[in-house]
Amino acid sequence: MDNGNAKNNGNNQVAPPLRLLIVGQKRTGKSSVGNTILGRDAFNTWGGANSAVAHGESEGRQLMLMDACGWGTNENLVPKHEKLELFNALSLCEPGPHILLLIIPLLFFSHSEKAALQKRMEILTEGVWRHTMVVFTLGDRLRDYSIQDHIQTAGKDLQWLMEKCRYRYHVLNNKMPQDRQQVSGLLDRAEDMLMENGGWHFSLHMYCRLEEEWSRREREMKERILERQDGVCKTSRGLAVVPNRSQKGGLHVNDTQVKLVYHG
Ligand SMILES: Nc1nc2c(ncn2[C@@H]2O[C@H](COP(=O)(O)OP(=O)(O)OP(=O)(O)O)[C@@H](O)[C@H]2O)c(=O)[nH]1
Ligand SMILES: [Mg+2]
Repeated sequence: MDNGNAKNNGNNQVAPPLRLLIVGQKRTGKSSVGNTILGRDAFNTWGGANSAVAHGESEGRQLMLMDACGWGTNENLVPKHEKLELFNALSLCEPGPHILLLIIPLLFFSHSEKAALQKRMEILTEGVWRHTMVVFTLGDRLRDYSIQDHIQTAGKDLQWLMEKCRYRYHVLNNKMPQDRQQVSGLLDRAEDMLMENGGWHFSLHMYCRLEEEWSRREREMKERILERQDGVCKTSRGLAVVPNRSQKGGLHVNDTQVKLVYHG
C-alpha cells in the first residue's frame, strides 16, 4: 500500500506523490484540467495529443498527473487502438493511479455518451469506480444555477453516473486557473477518497484477479449446491453438509434443513 500523501509524513520522509489519471471523451477539457491543477501549461490543448505525464507541486501536494488520450463516441465497441491507449495511460502511472478524474463537461450528458463511457470503464473492471471522481469542466457556465440543480435536472444518464461514482464530483472552471480554491477543493476530495480506499491505488491487474477469484468462488458454490442436491456436499475444509433429519437446529439451504458434520 502506498498512501500517496505528498505531505511530510512526520518521519521527515516525503511520501510518494498523489497519482491522478485524467480520462474522458475527446475535447472535454482533460488537458485543461491537468493545467489548472498544476497551475501551468503542462499539457497542450490544441487537441489530439497522445497520453502524457507531468509532475509538479500544487497546493502543498506533490502530484503526478497522467493526461490520457481522449476516447471516441463508438457506443457499441471500443476500438482496439483506444483500448491500447487506455492501457498505455495506465502503464504511465505504474503501479497505478490513486484516483481517476473522469472529465464531463457541464453540458447535456446524452445516452450515447453514457453508453460510450460505460464501455470504456468496463475495460477497467467494476473496481475502477471506487477510485473515480467526476470532474465537471466548463464551470464558468454555472451562473444562475448550482451544480446540484444541474445534476437533478440532467436526466437518468447523469444520475446513473453519479451513483456509480457515489456522488464524488467536483466542478472546475479552467478559464480561471488562478482560482486556487477550486483546485485545493478537488485535491482535498481526492485525498478523502484515497483514505476511504485505505490508501490503495487502482491496479487493473489486481481487480482482474479479484474478478476471476469471485467468479471461481461463485462457480464452486454452484457446484456444491448441485452436489448437495445429489445427497452429500463435501466442502474443502473437511466439513460435509448433510440433510438434518432430526429437524432440530441446523441451517437452511434451498428450503432443506441441513447440518454440518466434520469428516476430517
Ligand atoms: N469555457 C471553458 N472552456 C474550457 C474549459 N475547459 C476546457 N475548455 C476549452 O475546451 C477546449 C478543449 O480543451 P482541452 O483541455 O484541450 O480538452 P481535451 O479533452 O484535452 O481535448 P483532447 O486532448 O483533444 O481530447 C479548449 O479550447 C479549452 O480552452 C472550461 O472550464 N471552460
Ligand atoms: Mg488533451
